[in-house]
Amino acid sequence: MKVLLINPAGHESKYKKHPVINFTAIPLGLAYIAAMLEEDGHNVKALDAACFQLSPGESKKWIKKFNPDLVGIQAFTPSVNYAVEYADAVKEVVPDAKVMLGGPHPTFMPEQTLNYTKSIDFCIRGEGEYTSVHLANALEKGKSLKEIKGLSFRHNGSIYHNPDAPLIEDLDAIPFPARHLFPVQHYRFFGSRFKGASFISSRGCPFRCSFCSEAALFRHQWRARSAKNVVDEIEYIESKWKNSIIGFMDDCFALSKKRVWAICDEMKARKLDCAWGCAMRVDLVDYNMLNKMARHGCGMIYFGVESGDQHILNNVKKGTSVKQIQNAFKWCRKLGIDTIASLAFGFPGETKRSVMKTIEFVIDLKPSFVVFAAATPYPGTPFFEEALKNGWIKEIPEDWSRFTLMDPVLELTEISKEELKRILFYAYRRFHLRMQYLLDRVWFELRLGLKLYGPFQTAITVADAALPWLRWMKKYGVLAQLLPKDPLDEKEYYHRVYFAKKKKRRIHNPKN
Ligand code: B12
Ligand code: SF4
Repeated sequence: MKVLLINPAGHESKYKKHPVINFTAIPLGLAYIAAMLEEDGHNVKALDAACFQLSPGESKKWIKKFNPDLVGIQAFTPSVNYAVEYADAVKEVVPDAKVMLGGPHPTFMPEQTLNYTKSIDFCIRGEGEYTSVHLANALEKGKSLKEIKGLSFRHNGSIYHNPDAPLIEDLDAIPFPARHLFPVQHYRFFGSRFKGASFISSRGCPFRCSFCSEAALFRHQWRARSAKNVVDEIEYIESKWKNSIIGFMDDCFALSKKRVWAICDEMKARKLDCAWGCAMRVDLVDYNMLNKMARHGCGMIYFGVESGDQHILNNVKKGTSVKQIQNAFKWCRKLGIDTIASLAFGFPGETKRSVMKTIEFVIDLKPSFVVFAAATPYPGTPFFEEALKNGWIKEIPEDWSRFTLMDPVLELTEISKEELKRILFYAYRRFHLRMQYLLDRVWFELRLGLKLYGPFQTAITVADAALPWLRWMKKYGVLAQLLPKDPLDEKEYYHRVYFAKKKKRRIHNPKN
């Protein structure tokens, strides 16, 4: 059977050229499904429309040429409405093809997803590897769909939900993701030129942060691949796409310290000298472990800091303390490991004061990169239920395209959406428009560039990181880059916007 897997383009297009938050990565979920289907003998192709910013209209030519029997489309919450447009595009050019949607959103909202359009035939809930293989085979052989676990589908005008599929227990038993079907050389982390290879070495997380939908998708059960299996894949990536930075995207990479040590030892035994990074909880690190990781190539750790205010951390059931956060960052700095601090504003109990406190807190942590997000309730999480119950969102939305983490969606009493948006904007500037950050960033690009690619390529990399900044300055004016003292001071804000607009007008009308 011919199967096409699509990663739809969505809101990221706005941020594609952004010097700080541009981040593209292989859709590993699709790559795993592709690998399973290929192993089962199907003819599989992938279209990463998000990577190339191909709209549904632009993708049609591609879809028609391949003429698939089955099309799988990935849908996160903010991309589900875009995924629907791709489903319609598929049916326009290949009316007989069946369309399945999978990913976190269809997992939690299968009914709504199927009701968007008749172009969507199936929703795959949870892990999609076995369910999509069973579906492809059943369609090929004309068999009943009733036995396929994890499948929701429409039949005679009604929607049916088969029981959930069991979680995959032995992750070593499934094939490596089919990276060869994706444009791997185009994926990059944080606007940098370094080739990033996302990697999953374990799935799930036993913790219960109230906002986290990934842990809920994997039902809070942590399952890990063996050190040998993990290093086999790293070796494969390094042999095929030299000098890629391995980014472990696991929810909870370091739950078993024994396994982390075993991965490090296995890399050493095979003389693998690659740069890698991972995401960790601040309460699962200790100095010895970080030291070992640093000596075995770990150069970057992503920490879900969330907030600098202990009350907020408690409210969202993060289970970490401000002290643990400070220690983790201090140790990483000491060991030369770069850090990414991820924060979210607008959780229950958030005030303007706590947000400002968090911004200063994160600057003191001295991370190499930051991600500031608007607290967003995703379906399947306790936070979503709480938001509905308390009226922070009025009803279950039909249009999810604003659930991007960039756009505040909650109606809070203490802080309005508009204020939160302005604060987010301020936070990005407050962090990045510091001499310390600029120097650190150049140093980061030089250090890693020289290690991985040599001087010529490094010079291009540094220029590549710096040019978008200069373009920004040129577009909006230097004055518009200056920070207001108070992000919520309306007068100051509009003054700034006025200058930015004036400068823009001057560019458009050279006579002025
Ligand atoms: C790497 C990553 C990215 C990468 C790559 C995304 C991608 N297309 O895979 C980039 C940087 C591009 C990205 C962007 C964003 N991401 Co992201 N990302 C992740 C991360 C860390 C890993 C994803 C991964 O590889 N998982 C491992 C694989 C095996 O699991 P999986 O993707 O869930 O896939 C399985 C099932 O879901 C299912 N499945 C998935 N897709 C499909 C498709 C079909 C057809 C089928 C049948 C099944 C199926 O089967 C897969 C195999 O079992 C996850 C967190 C996590 N640990 O998963 C967040 C996560 C997926 N991202 C999230 C978010 C919110 C975003 C952004 C909005 C962030 C932003 N502000 O821009 C954007 C949205 C992009 C979009 N298109 O809408 C949320 C999604 C929440 C939700 N309910 O939708 C997650 C869960 C993080 C979180 N805890 O909040 N992200
Ligand atoms: S520790 Fe991370 S992955 Fe685990 S529940 Fe909390 S946010 Fe989710």
